[in-house]
Amino acid sequence: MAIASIDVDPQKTFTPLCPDELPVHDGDTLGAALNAQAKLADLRILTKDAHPANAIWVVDSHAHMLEPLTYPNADLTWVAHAVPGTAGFETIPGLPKVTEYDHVIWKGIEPDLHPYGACYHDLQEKLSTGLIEWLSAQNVETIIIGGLATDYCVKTTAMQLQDTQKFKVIVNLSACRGIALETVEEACDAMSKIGIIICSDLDTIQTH
Ligand code: VGL
Repeated sequence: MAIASIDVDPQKTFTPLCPDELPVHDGDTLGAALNAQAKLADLRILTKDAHPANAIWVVDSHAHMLEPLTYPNADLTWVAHAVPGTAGFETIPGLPKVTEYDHVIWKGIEPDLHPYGACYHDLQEKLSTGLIEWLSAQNVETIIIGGLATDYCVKTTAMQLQDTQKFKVIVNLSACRGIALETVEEACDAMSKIGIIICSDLDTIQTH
């Protein structure tokens, strides 16, 4: 049985290095914490947002963001972010090269999709990215998750994995940063409620 470590969207787009995208306070400082987390695991997975600049959910300013949308697979407006070929798509400093990970998931590549979780391409959770199947095939029993942002993609990825009832899912808050305090609190409540283990200190993580 194996332990997996997932780096969720540790990309410059979610850091102050890209102030015009979706900067999360201190998001660029997570490299060491994610590397420490990975040391507890046998397998290391990277997920990356990969969005076209002309996606249907793109708005031109932060003032128009977080407006509800009624598309089946894009629920809110966002400014363009994590566009392949731009700095925002790149991973934050201190992480391994993409090719050094054991598995990589790119999400939201189609212009009409804006998933948060790394397990499904769509918000209906019908179209698998293959992550759950890959983890099962590797006999993964325990998954430790860190990354950006706690209140969106970390939360949704953790909840999708927990929903399978196949894994012990741990969120390592010391390797996560969130967009807003209130939504981080809500996210932690929602995750604990379904049995996800929330750890604020790497040293207290029990993988067995
Ligand atoms: C994310 C908001 C919009 C995330 C992605 O990675 O947490 N948040 N898109």
